[in-house]
Amino acid sequence: MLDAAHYARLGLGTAFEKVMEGARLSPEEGLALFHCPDITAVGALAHHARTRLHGDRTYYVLNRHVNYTNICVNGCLFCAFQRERGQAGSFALTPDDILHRVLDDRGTPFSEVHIVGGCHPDLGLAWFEDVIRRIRKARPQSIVKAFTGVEIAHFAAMEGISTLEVLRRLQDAGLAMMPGGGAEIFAPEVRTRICPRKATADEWLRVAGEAHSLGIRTNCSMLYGHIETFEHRVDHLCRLREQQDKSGGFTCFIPLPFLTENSLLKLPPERVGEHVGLDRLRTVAVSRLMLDNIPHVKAYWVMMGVKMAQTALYFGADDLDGTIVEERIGHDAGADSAQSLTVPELELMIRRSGFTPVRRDSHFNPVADPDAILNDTGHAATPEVRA
Ligand code: V47
Repeated sequence: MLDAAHYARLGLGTAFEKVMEGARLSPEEGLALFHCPDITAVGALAHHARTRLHGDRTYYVLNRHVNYTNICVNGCLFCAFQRERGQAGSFALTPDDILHRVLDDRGTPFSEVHIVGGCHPDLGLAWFEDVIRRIRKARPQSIVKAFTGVEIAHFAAMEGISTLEVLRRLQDAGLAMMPGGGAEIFAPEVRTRICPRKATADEWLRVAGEAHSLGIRTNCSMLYGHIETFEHRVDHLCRLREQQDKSGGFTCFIPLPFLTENSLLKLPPERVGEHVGLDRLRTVAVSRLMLDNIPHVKAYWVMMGVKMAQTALYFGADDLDGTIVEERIGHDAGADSAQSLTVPELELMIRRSGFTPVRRDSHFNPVADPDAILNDTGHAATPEVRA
């Protein structure tokens, strides 16, 4: 039984009662949670909030990531994935390359194609419309979840049209959902230092609101653990919460821990290394507690690592993302996770943590028949998928 006086003594202040009542936490309370000396108290409170929303369910999705290019005009300091055009290691997939990847499930069927890339200087909107149409034709039962708000703003600037028009055209081509990247940290004093050329916070949030107005649900994220302060994190979470109050279309929040390898953003030793682990758990927990209007919080195993993602399920996270198949952004920055997890691995990971695995679609609807053959390319589902 959670007891208010006990938790106040542990440094949670008024957050305990507010969470118990289902009341909204203030920015000051969010900050107090970041400073609370007892991380297990913060975690217990977040776990309470998570359990109230989702019971012991932990979600995963059968998906496939495609990173279509690393050529990007933004040159964000934190990004190890980005290359200039013509630079060693730069790549840009052709539509055929993308189709080839989308048809290659490597033995694990998937229901979601997650497509993001750099802001390429030459690829126009028609190119992306064509790619989405071809994917929809090749895999009609798969959801296309693609492009961050930053990419949408880039397409609009290239075409000289509004972001709303870009969204309408992509939706018409078959875009069903948008991932949550590109949010980074909204506070201008940090954003202008780590990603000065990227869409601003207001642009990112406006695109999210526009997508929601068209019925395109989106995710949202925060890149943390670099030069930002706890105040910046709380400010970021509050801006997402306000946007969600207005437009209501955020499905899942993903706290993305900054991975430092191959990055131009150099940090002092106290910010880098294995000791940042507890900060990652705390950030998941505070996010769960502050974002009272966003249903899901993801422990993205690719960036957090499998062990920490498992632990994060006790700190407010209820989703692990998915099978992934292939990933570049985190791995170029030093992620030591695998490229892919199988369904048995994901389910074992969840069960061994004491939760019940729920296979979901992109919108977090449980898949009614988890044994259904999701592979609409005509392959039979492999036995391991049914495990
Ligand atoms: O936008 C870039 C971040 C994001 C680094 O919506 C970095 O379901 C850590 O947004 N260290 C892409 N992070 C990933 C992303 C995502 C992933 C999984 C699921 C979903 C979803 C979204 O990764 C980028 C940027 O914010 N990022 N570089 C880095 N060195």
